[in-house]
Amino acid sequence: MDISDTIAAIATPVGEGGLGIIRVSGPDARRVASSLFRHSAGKLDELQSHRMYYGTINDGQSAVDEVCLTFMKAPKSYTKEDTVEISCHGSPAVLRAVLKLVIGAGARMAEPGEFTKRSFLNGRIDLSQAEGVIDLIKSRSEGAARAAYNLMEGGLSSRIDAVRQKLVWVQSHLEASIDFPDEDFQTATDEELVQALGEAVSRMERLIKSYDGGRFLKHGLALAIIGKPNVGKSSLLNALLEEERAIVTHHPGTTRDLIRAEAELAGIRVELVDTAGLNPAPCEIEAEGIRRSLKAAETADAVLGLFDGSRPWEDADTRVLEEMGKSPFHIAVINKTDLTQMLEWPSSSTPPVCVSVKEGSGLGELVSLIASLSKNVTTGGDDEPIVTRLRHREIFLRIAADLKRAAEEVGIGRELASSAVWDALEEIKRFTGESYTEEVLEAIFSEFCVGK
Ligand SMILES: Nc1nc2c(ncn2[C@@H]2O[C@H](COP(=O)(O)OP(=O)(O)OP(=O)(O)O)[C@@H](O)[C@H]2O)c(=O)[nH]1
Ligand SMILES: [Mg+2]
Repeated sequence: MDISDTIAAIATPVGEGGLGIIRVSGPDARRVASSLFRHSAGKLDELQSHRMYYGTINDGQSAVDEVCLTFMKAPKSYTKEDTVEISCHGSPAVLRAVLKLVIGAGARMAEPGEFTKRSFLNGRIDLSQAEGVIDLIKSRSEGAARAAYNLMEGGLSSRIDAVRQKLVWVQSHLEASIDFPDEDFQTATDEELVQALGEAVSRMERLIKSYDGGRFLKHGLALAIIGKPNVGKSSLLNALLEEERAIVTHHPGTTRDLIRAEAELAGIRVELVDTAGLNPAPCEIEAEGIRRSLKAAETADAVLGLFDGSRPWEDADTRVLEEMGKSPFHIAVINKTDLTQMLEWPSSSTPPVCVSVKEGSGLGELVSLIASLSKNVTTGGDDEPIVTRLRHREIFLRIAADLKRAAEEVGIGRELASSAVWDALEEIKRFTGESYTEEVLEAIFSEFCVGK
């Protein structure tokens, strides 16, 4: 991978704005910028690091824009390379013109994420921190931004580093007893090694568990609302959204297509999916709607099963209960508690939340329950990192499995245990990016926008 050239890009979003920034990074950054810049104070010997200069960018004949230019000398910059940031007026036309001049002066157009990739390749941040940068840029709720900032700042890296140190200690004792079996070394006992491995496993397991909430935090929680026709699914959707989004009538079978809508419930981004009622004897159109409802329930992160408290229990309710139970995250809700209650809730099932959408009662409790599906996240506050990326979760699962294997094998044969610990240490390198494949880098950095 060539990182010896100089790259440039517009670092601010496309569109009109007060300011727009062009970023230039690489060995030629200072020369490129100096060749286009006219300092307001006249002649300028050489741009000094970490100073801001006021002047114009010129195309050889006239000024293109009035700018502030900052030079950051390597390694004290985002990329650890010589970097220049040119703050222009935020007009797409001006920014394009300035970028064109910068390219003409010898820089090349940066690829998406290339500045951050250089920051990683030049050793300023590890791979997980680069992922934190993407997540921070893309975060869409306060909670998601907090988790991403923690990742970017190395919150997760430092936890993993602590695990690594423990494993290095374990490994040194395992190897000492393998390499010098006959010598009288005081290596750690099996119990001590198993205990250290166990502690590392619990750390990994805590992190793995945090992903349940972490992924909701990052992507939002997709919640499908299912139930018999006419139980109030669309009414509930509207109530949660606080707008009349879906059509509500007293005719069973009103909703046929899926209706998706985003809401922020107790600080969590939730994508609500209203579905067609599960009618046991559907007409052709309803049958297609039901097929989609079931698909939505299957692919959602969580399923809300809605029941009509004013009607006796029917086979169709049993079906709803079953479909709902297929999701590991589900909530049962009885609606219409303002009417005379006829529903007999099956005692073997988890107690439902009772609401009346019509009167608005019980909705607060329901919202907190939905939010608590990602409670690991919402409680926040402490500095325990939350795993939000599948790549990390998968690596941690493999580490936990390696370490469990190692713990079992300590007493059987220290060579076996040592090889399992070695595997775990290799996984840690994949996490930090000390070892990587081009595919992994490509997958990660292609998520970026150009200019970051
Ligand atoms: N009394 C009472 N009626 C309700 C309540 N919630 C909804 N309804 C009424 O129940 C009827 C059906 O409501 P919808 O929201 O359309 O029900 P749905 O489950 O979306 O129905 P389909 O789309 O046909 O599957 C409407 O007449 C609503 O006004 C409630 O809490 N109490
Ligand atoms: Mg409906």
